[in-house]
Amino acid sequence: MSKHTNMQRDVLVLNLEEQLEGIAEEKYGKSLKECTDRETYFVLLDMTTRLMNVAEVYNGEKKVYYISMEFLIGKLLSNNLINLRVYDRVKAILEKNGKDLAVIEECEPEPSLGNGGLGRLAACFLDSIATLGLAGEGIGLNYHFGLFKQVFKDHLQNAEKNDWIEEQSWLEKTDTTFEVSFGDKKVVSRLYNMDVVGYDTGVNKLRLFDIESIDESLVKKGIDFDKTKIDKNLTLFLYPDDSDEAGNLLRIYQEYFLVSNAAQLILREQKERQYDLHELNNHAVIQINDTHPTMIIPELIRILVEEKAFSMDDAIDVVSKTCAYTNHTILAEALETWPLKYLEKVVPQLVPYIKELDKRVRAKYKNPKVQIIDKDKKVHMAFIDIHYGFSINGVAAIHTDILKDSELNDFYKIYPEKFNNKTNGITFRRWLLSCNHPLADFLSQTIGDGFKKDANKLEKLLDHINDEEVLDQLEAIKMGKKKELVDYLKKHENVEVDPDSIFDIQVKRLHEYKRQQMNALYIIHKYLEIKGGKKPSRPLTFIFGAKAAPAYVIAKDIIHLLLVLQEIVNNDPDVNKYMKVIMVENYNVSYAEKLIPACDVSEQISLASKEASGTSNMKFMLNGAVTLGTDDGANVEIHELVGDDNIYIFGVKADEVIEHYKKADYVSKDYYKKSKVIKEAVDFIVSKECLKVGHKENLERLYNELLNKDWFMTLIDLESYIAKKDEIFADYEKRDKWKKMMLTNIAKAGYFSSDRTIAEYNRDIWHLN
Ligand code: GPU
Repeated sequence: MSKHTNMQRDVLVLNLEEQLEGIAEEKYGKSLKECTDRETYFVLLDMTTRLMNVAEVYNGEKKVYYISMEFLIGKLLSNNLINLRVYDRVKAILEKNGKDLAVIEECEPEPSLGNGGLGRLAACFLDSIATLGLAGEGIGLNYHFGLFKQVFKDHLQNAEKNDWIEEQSWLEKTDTTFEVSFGDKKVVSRLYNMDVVGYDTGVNKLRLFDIESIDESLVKKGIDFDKTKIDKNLTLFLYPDDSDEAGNLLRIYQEYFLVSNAAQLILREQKERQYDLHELNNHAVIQINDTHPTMIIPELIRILVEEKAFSMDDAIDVVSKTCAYTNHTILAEALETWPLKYLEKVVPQLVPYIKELDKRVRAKYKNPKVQIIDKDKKVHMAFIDIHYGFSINGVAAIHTDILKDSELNDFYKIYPEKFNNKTNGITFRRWLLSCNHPLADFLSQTIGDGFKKDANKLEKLLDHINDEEVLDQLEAIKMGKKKELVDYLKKHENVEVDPDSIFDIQVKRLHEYKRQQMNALYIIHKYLEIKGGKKPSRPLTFIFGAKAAPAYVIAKDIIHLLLVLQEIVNNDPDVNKYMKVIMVENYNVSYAEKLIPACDVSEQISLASKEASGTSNMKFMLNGAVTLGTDDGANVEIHELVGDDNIYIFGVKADEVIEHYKKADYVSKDYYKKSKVIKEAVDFIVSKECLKVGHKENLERLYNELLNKDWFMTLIDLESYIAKKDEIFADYEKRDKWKKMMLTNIAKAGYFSSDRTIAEYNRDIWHLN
């Protein structure tokens, strides 16, 4: 930090209380004490912004631009205060004025700029980039209603718009506007900035682009709007329903809008700094977050050729040396391929360049599986990234291996040097320091607070594995967090939960491959056991949080089943003393921060090979939950770190699953017929009990899907899942063993700090100083 900013900051921090009083007086003509909670929130927002304004802004010779359609940043107040190192002081000042920071925080709306793991990862990465003192920015879109707000009605998911932008917010409106041309229209963009402050370091920016001509009144009911009015709707929603052509086109408009703005911003900066564009790769590295921003490649090439007098060869060369791609999935349906005719409509100016890139590949390689434009005239976006980027990485060791050995093997054979792994990580500022103050404080007392800057220091906790006092403290902290969650669930979901019950939690987007339906079948199995007189030794609380894509019919049916089970189980006096089911409404980052610290059993039960990494698995582990999971994604690395004794692994392995797909020999009905337990659980979906509460159409559709298709092989693992889950619940009673497992999981979580991940990106891909 420079001396100058350092001094300004010190002055502000020294006079924090006067500052806060001054802002309160200025804004509301009141003392801090007299301010309402909401007013206090805005006073704090002002104060924090002032502090960030005097922090050092990173400006290296080379900068990383992390381009992403999603940044799931969550609420910012607490995290910014923590990273600015003033959280405790602010909390104390508020207390003196009769206020509780935790209550004030509730006034902050959560920006809904992402769907799930990919978007949250981008947010964790921004935190770590700033914390490591690297020059880097995020570039994304400023969706007004973001991802929809989930509301349950009649045991069904309803989608409503999620209004989060307020008059005063963390968004700073800038003077920067660009023109973005599509095939059939032009729009004007406006740049908004958000400060991203590192832990005890300086700030970077998150750049969010919006359209000037946005019209929020286009949204009439739920999340329905006229998808063709691009100049009014472009930044209304994240991932609007893409089940029809208009939705797909809108998605392409959004993607091009993002990359066109990004390209203009990056090139403007190069010009301001008087850099030679032939050396773009020495001053900029563009990390493409999944395929969504892939058009940045042909767009930059187009600009260099058409406006900067580059030859095609030179343009392709420098852009290829500047762009790197991260793959986040092997699910075929999630790998974007756009019909050429859609691109011709939305971005005709890019089509000659995409064809040129395709032509060059065709001239070199005969293999039809590596061609950018396939025989059906579809453009494979990932293939553009692989051929014309310098790095491609997966997000967990097993995921990268699958990319290399099967999914992208044809490319790996051509470019082995481009492939690398970067196992995901999470920022410990949010997922420990902010969401679990008691645990963070206890760790500081026990092992010193070095772990806050070097997460590997958490391993010191292992020195205390036989220290009963430490083990009891961990248990007490968990209980405290469970009680907080019990109060919250009572208030927000209107359910009574026993804090002494085992909290078993599965929170993540709803998808068949993540297999929430398998968890539901276990619940049915337990319900039937209890009805039959077999009681668990301790009550069980099954908690879910998940949104389903509005056009994903089966995912919505699974939500329906969970809500039906919640109704049946929680209202059955024979059963509700022994188990409860809770599907929380509108699961988001803020909810995760309440659920994760309170969790005992972390459900990570995807079909092996399908979850690229998962990141909630890391958050749960860090907060002392024990994983019940398949050998998939980052679970594999958690397993290696904690060892067999501190994790519960079940189910078929990835290579076996891949074999089944290759041979197309999985028949779910065989499993159903062979096993009484499976049959009973599956049949219950269409039983009298369920049909009385739920809808025939949804339940029958789900039942038929499981029986006749089950593409993600729920039934292949159901019996081993039931057995493992019974084992983990039994082990919960061995309190000494369990507490040691908690401790080991916390101690071994250091590897999953996103600081480690970002240091690796920088070491292997970005090379910033
Ligand atoms: N992921 Br592709 C998303 O959240 N959204 C996407 O569109 C795609 C991937 C997730 C993966 O499913 C998850 O396994 C991974 O941990 C996460 O990205 C971050 O890499």
